[in-house]
Amino acid sequence: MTEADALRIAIVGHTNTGKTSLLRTLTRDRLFGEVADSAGTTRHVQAATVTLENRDALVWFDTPGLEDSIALYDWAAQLTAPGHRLDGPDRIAQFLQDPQASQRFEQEHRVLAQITQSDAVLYVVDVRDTVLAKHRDELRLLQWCAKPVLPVLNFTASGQAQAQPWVEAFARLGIHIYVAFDSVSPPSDGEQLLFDTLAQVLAQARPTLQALSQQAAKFKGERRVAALERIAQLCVRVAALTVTVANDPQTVTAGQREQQARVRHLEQRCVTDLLALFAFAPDDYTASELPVTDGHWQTDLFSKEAITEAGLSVGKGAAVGAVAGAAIDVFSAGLTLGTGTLLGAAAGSIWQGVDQWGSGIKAKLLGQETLRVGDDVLQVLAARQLRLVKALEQRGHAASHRVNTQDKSGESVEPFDQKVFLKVMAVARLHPSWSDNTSTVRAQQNAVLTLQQCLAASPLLAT
Ligand SMILES: Nc1nc2c(ncn2[C@@H]2O[C@H](COP(=O)(O)OP(=O)(O)OP(=O)(O)O)[C@@H](O)[C@H]2O)c(=O)[nH]1
Ligand SMILES: [Mg+2]
Repeated sequence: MTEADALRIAIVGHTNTGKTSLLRTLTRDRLFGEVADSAGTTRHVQAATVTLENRDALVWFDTPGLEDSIALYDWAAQLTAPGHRLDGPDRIAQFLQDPQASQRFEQEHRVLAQITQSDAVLYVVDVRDTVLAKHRDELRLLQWCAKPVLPVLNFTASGQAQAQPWVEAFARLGIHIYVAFDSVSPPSDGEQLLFDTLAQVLAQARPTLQALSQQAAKFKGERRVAALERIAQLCVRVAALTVTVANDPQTVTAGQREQQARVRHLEQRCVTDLLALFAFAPDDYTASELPVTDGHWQTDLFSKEAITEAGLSVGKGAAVGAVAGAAIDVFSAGLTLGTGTLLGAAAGSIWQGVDQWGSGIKAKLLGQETLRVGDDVLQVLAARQLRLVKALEQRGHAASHRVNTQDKSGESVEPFDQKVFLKVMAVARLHPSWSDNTSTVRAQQNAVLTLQQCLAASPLLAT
């Protein structure tokens, strides 16, 4: 399939209804075209190609917004040809050949020309708008073009969305199929939905559209799997982090700081990778009231707030304040040493979850302490990444607000199967070398895979 054979779909609508934004979201390209909250932002037709198995399968055409549709309709309606009754397509052809019309209606001329060269039209409306005469005239003009039209009800996530009057207006023109969408917060299967619905109005292109829909679902699944693998790698690496220091309070505090810095660095790298995986960039985030700012976690990973925000109920029975020192110390078959509490108290820091076991005991005999990252920190770390993945999956590439990863319900949920999670973390702690670059060691790969599967079942990812 070459570009000449590719399906051509024009994106049309009144000015400022979110046509370019829709294309940003459909192409997952946050830099496509120009978007602004003002009329007449797009001045020229701009194409975006979708490939299927490395061949051009569909070309979207973003078009300038229609502005003066009432005058345009009146102009086209009065066109006549001697001895002819003009039908819709003839009328549009006549309009396009009229030099005066191309001057008087420069933008609209480009739009109608693009429609005549396309296989179908997505007619984008802002469902916060009242249906007015200008919109009805736009729809009539579209009908004259005699191309399949699929209305897209945009801004549906807005509180002021009023879809019903639009649905009725479409029905009066014999258009009964439409798609509800929001370019900023698109439905999670929005792309598939659009291809599937287009297949209903464009029967001859059904196989291509169905294949595009399947491809969209496949890519979505692959992004989810890759994201979970990245989070699992992060957790395994952080759990394996080990710092051995002399057993005096000052050195221990310094060691904890060093370890915290390393964890934050690893988390930041994971956040950056997740943003890139979903084709977002750190500069998508501008202000600071939410946990992610400029791609960095705003809430300190080691703070009480971070634990509460992640919706974790910390160590049943243990006051959150006590978490600072009360690490769960596991040695061989679950022997609790309780040294974490002592250490935490001695250090007088908020560093939580310093585990001591295994090699820690040896270190202790040598007058040293082995610092490891605690279970609570690891769970916060994983839960935060999962919330980020969910937010990115639901974010349109037209969005300019910051990612919201807060638990809106405010309820504590068990973010994943803690038993499996903690087991993998315990295994990782036995292998300090796993904290280095992603290893090719089979056991580490298995740990990552087990954790990935555990995270995949997280309710934090549920729709
Ligand atoms: N909340 C929300 N905002 C949207 C949505 N679609 C577009 N916007 C915003 O609406 C404004 C207009 O978006 P554009 O994509 O420039 O609209 P357009 O139809 O291409 O505009 P013209 O090119 O001027 O015709 C921008 O501020 C977008 O961020 C949507 O679905 N939801
Ligand atoms: Mg535009």
